[in-house]
Amino acid sequence: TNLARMLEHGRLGGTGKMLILPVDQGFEHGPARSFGPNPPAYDPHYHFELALAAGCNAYAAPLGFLEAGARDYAGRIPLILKLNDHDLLADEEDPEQAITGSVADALRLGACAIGFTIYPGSTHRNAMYGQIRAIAKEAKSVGLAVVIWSYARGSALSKEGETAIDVIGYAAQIAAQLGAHIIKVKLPTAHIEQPAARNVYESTSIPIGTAAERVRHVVQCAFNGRRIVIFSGGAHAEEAPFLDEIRAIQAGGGFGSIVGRNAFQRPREDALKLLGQITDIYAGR
Ligand code: FBP
Repeated sequence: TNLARMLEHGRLGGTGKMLILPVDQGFEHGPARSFGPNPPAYDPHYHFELALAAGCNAYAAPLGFLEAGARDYAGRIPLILKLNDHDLLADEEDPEQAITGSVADALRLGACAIGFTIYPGSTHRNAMYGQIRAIAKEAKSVGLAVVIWSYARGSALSKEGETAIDVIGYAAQIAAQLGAHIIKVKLPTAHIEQPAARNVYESTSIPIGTAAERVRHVVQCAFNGRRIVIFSGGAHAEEAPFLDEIRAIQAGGGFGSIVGRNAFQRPREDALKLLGQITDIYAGR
């Protein structure tokens, strides 16, 4: 029911596609870097308003941001409580996330889902898999959907290699096997040889010539479309190439996008225009 609430909400309601606004970047990247480009975004209420005005399916954030808007926005938009977070204040090759909320918090805030990041590729990955196993079991037992941010990174992968098609496909498969209803990955790029990582790529079996073909392969890796795969927006980009990426996701059978910085780092009216164009593409309008 909670998954359906998200799929039925907003401008994409009933299309089977999703657009989610995620705002955990204040924690993940730092407040000035995240909100400095558009200072009204320092205010947690700004993001509830933006997600509502844009007709997003859901708004995802850590505990503090959701609590700061709980009284004013209760029941107005499906919420995803991000249950773990990572900061950039330490320089580490193999990142891990801290648990920063609970299933009880998600219920208290009326959320539809819990969100959790895993870093396949980090030496800490097995601990994260164990954590999400326990948290997903508890979330499902009380009817909450499970959203996994599956970001391959760590000392075995190069920066460019984090988005290589074989790595993203593998990350999507791991999230699906961990029981995610919704899987969030980065948009895949071409295969990159990575001497430090084990070779998991069979070049003869994957058509990966275009962005849309790569998206199709990632969806295939997430149980052939039986799990919802959405793609992250990434760093602030020009409108035209960004919309080309959205068209590639649509053409490749992706289920939608989770767009943070490309939304809240733009002035509100520009963000609403861009988010409107995204929903038009996914709705086939
Ligand atoms: P963006 O659209 O801003 O990329 O947000 C998506 C997201 O997954 C956020 O939830 C998260 O903070 C960020 O990307 C992490 O990006 P990275 O770890 O690559 O810096």
